Amino acid sequence: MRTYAAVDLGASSGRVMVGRVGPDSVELREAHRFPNRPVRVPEGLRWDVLALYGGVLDGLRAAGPVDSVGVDGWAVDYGLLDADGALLGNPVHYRDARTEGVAEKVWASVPAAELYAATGVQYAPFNTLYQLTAARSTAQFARAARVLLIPDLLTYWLTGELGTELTNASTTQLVDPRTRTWSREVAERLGIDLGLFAPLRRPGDPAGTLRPEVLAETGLAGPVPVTAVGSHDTASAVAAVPATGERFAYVCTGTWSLVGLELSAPVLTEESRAANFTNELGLDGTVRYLRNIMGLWLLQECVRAWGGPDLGPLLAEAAGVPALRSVVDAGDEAFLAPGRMPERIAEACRASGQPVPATRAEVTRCVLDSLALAHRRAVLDARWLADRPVDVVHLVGGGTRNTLLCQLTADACGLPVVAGPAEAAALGNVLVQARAHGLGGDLPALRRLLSRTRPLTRYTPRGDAGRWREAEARIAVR
Ligand code: LFR
Repeated sequence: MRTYAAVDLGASSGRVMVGRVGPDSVELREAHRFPNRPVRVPEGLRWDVLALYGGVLDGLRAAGPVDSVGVDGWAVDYGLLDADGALLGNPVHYRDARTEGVAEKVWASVPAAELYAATGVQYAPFNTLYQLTAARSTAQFARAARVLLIPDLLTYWLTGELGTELTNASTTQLVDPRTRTWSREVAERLGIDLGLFAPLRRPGDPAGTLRPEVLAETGLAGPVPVTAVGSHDTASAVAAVPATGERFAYVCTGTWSLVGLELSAPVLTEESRAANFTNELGLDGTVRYLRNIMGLWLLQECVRAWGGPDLGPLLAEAAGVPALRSVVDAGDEAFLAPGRMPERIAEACRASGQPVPATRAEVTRCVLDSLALAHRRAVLDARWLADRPVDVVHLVGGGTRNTLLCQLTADACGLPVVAGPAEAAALGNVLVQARAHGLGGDLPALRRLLSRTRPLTRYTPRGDAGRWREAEARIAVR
C-alpha cells in the first residue's frame, strides 16, 4: 500500500484528501477542508488564491507522510507571473463580468464555426481564450511573462517547476483535440502568444518535488515527488467513474453538472457545435465529450440568498412538493453570475408561463427537476451526436449525496443511475498518482478497482418518461 495526497480545489471549497492504494483496495480520508471564498473588489470578482495555498499547506501538514502529491482544480482560470516568477494580482474569477461581449469580438477574427472545428470547445463566455482577450489591454497583462492555470500555479508554488497540464489546457480553447497539442493557428490568428504557457505535461508525468520551504512548513520529510494528474477536476472525476463496461454516460455533479460521454476521438460537427458540446481531453488519449449545465450552483446561490438554512430539511420538504410544476433551462447562461437567484428563477418561470414557485421547498424542487431535465437532454443529445449507445448513467461528485437529484436523474433519463463516488475528483487524482508510482493498469482497470471497492447506490427509473417530455416542451432546454 502506498499513500498519496490529492489536492482538489473546487469553486466553493478546497480539500486535501489522503488515499491509500493497493492492488485490491482504495481508502480515502479527508485530511483538511477549507473554504474557497471569491472576493469582490472594485475591479471585479477575484479568487483568494493565497488563502487557497495556505489551505493546501495546512492540508499537507495534516496529511502526514505521503509518497506523492497531485493537484487538481476547476478549469479555465489562471494566474499571471512576471519575469521574476512572482504572481501579478489575484486571479480573475470565471464568473467575473469582464468577458461580456468578448466572444463576439473574437469571432470577428475567427468565426465561431472555425474556432469549434479547430478546438472542439463549447462556447462559454469564460473560456480562457476570451479571458486572455479581455485581459490583453491591461497594464497587468503587459507585465506578464507566464500564464499558469490554477492547479499549475499551485503546483508551481509547491515545487518551483513550471508546466501546463494537458487536460486542463484543453479547456483554454487553444488546444487541438485531434493532435492533443496547442493550436498554433488559432493562437496566431488571435494574437495570443503561446510562449506565455509553460510546456505541456501529461497526467502521470513528474511535476517536481516539494520545495525545502514547503517541507519545512508542512513538517514532511523529503524528497516528496509531485505528480501531474488530470489537473482539470472534471478530468479526474471522469477517470474515477466506476464503470464496468463501455456503454455509459456520466454526470459529474457539484457546482456544475458536466454531462456526457467518454470518446476516443472528438466530435467536431456543426450539429455538435450548435448543441454546445465540448471536447475536453481526458486520460490515456480519451476525449470528454460533454455539456456544462449550471448544476448545484443554482441551489447554492438560493441557499446563500436565504441566509444559509440547513440543506437536509429543505431537500426532505422538496421531495414532497409535486413534481415538474415549473422548470427552467438549467443550461442557460443567464444563471452564470452570482446574486438574486430565487428571483431570477421566479422570473424565468413567469416568462415561460409556468407557476412561480412560492416557498423555499418549491424553489428547491424547481431547481432539482430542472437539473434532472437538463441531465436528460444532455445524455440524449450526446448519445445522438456521438452515435453511441448508453445503458447506464454514472453520477459522481458531491451531488451523489442528494438522493432526490439521483432519483430524478434516473427518472428523467429513463436509465438506471449508479451514484458514487462522491469524492470522484480526489479518487481520480489519487489513482493517476498510484499508477505513475507502480500500481499499473489501464483506465478500465482503475475503474473496476473503484467499482469493487467503493459503496455505490443504484437508482431505477420510475416509468414516467412522458411527464419529462412534456416538461421539456415547456421551455427551450438547450
Ligand atoms: C468544474 C469545472 C468545469 C468547468 C468549470 C469552470 O469544477 O472545472 O469542468 O467548466 O468548473 O472552470
